[in-house]
Amino acid sequence: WFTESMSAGRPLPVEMRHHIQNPAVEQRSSSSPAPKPVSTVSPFACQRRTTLDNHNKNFTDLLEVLAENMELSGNQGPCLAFRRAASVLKSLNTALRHPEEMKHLPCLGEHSKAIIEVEYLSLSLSLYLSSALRTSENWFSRGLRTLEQILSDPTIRLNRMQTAGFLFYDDISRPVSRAEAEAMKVLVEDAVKRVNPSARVCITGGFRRGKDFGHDVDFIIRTPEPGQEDGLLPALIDWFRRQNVLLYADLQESTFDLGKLPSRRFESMDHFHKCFLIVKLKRDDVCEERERDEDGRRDWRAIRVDLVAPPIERYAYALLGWTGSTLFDRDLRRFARLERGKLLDNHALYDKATKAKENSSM
Ligand code: DCT
Ligand code: MG
Repeated sequence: WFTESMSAGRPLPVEMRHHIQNPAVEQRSSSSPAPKPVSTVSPFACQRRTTLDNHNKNFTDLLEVLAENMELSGNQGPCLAFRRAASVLKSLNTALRHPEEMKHLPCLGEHSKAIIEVEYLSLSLSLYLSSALRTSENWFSRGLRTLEQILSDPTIRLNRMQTAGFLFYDDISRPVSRAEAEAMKVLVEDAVKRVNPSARVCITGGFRRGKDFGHDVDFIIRTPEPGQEDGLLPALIDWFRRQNVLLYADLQESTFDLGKLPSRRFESMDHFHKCFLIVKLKRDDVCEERERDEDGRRDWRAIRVDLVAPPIERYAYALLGWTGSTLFDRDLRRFARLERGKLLDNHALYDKATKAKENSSM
């Protein structure tokens, strides 16, 4: 947000971005030879090591809380800046030992640095956090405390997804474990087999990246022949409904245009057939050690499930994009555009100059 706001929303020229974001370049003058780089941390997430072993969790948890609040209050720039800072810290193979070390790291804006310094000094973060959160607690600050109040407020229009989200809020706000994701995969595979026996299911999103918990379970469906993806998701939704496990479904039919070039702007949404579901997962289907549900109210929990069904010729790009993370995708596209002269999105990879489509071999 720092660099983007400085250029009034226009992307900076490559050299200038480097100059700002990469201390190794910052020291270089046109006449002197390139100095030994002081930092090996790339400003592109796709060029950094991606690890589940986070040595800076105390800092990254804080930065991610702030990012989420910025996102909820519609501040995309600051949200991205906090996410970038967290992503850089996650890639380090040691914990930050001193705030001085931040000097050698890219993508840390002044706010992120301040947060890290305060946390480092073990000062109370409550002041920072409360002021950051206050701006985003929109409904809360308007005195709306309960679901009933929110639903009856005529100025608040909830979409169906939000309404369903509220109805199953307790379940949906609880992380999904890997065991639950695996159990959901069995359910989805079984449904897909009935609809098209030649189709295959692959888990994507955070679970494909090796995370142990997620907020949902993402699947991509691979159909071997072009055109087989059409009609697949409505049939799956129908199957789930008949099995009495479907709590909510939002189907988005494909708006994919084969001839369209990837956008220069980062679009997290692609144009493939996809659906956002809330599905019942029977507790007995999950193979994991867990405490018995004390109140024994119901034998299932609601889980958010995303399904995407791209045409086979775009499967590779869709799989790459849906594996995420969102920041990795964003930086991969930025890297492709700025460093390799290519345009990339979830649909294709193009040469920027010739507009020729690159081949994907799957
Ligand atoms: N994605 C995409 N196009 C979309 C939606 C998502 O390319 N229309 C990518 C971004 C990350 C990945 O798919 C999965 O999205 P999420 O479930 O939101 O992210 P996640 O990394 O799986 O996070 P979590 O573990 O919390 O579910
Ligand atoms: Mg996910």
